[in-house]
Amino acid sequence: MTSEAIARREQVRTDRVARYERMVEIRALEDRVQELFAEGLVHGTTHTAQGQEAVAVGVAAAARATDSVTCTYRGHGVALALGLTPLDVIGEIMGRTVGSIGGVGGSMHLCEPAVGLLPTFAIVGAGIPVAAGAALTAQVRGTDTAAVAVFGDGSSNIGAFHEGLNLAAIWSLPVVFVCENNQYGEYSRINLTTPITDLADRATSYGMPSQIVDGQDPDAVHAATEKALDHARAGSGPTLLEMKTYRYAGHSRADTAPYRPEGEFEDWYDNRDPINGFRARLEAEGTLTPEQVDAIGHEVAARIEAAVTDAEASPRAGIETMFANIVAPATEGT
Ligand SMILES: Cc1ncc(C[n+]2csc(CCOP(=O)(O)OP(=O)(O)O)c2C)c(N)n1
Ligand SMILES: [Mg+2]
Repeated sequence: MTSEAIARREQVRTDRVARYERMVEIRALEDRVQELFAEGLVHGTTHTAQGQEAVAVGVAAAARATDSVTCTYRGHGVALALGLTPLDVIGEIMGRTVGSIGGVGGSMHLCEPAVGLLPTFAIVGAGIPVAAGAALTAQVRGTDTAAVAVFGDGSSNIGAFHEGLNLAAIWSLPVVFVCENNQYGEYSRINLTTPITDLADRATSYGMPSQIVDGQDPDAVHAATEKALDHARAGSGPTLLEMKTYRYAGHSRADTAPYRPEGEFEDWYDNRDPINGFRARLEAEGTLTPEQVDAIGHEVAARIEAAVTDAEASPRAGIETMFANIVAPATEGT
């Protein structure tokens, strides 16, 4: 629901405990989506992003609701971080009319213009030129809005990445390129597909600043994204941010990622989990108590279950929706 999404959007922008809670919510929703898929309640495919919660929440904390954000088919977390409700997301994933675009898009096509989420994209790299286009709109109109493109490491080998960064640089567009370097493309470890270690280095070719960021730390992601957005709004052009992160899930659906080196997942999960790390920091600061942590865990679990129940009670998108939202240009003589 739009008003709820706007309120949730603001919570993440202003409150670090809300950021912690949203990260817990993202993890719980992704885990539940994997179960729903296994139960046959999700058609098509799904790509989950457990382990990458800090990037989603840090970016959402920095961007304004009036900014435009594009992301990928692995976008449930970014959508929730930007304010979409669990029902908006689960409903869409289950193809129900209660979903964010009425159930016609599914897992890979979430959208909510009220909080700045442009459609998420199934095509690798496709959101990059679209974000540059949104930034061009802001520049032409003279508004102080900016755009953010969130995409994966594999996307940085796609033509749209290079064209998008080049265009944004030469026109000094107000856009931030956020690369989620989770070490894997589709079933392939990065060392098999990409000849450099730090993707931030690619910014040099386009004469734009870049920064390598700890993508497991929402405060670091927030600070880096905010700095890049300030730079963009000041008319100084784009920035490439490389978020070093790790995705716990395989590429999609039932991929258990047997191709990962032994111990790699365990190392990230045990030692660098973004939710555990942020919880420990907030507790050490005295911002969060263990009792609050428990309460958040219970509330989030109940919220996700309620969303599943409500989605299941909602009608499926019907065949009559096929031509909704399709706009035909008027032709001469009609
Ligand atoms: C243009 C294009 N080529 C290939 C695919 C198939 N494909 C889907 S995801 C993916 C890997 C992308 O990896 P990355 O950008 O690192 O994102 P991640 O899945 O790790 O989030 C590929 C090759 C696609 N969707 N679009
Ligand atoms: Mg990747």
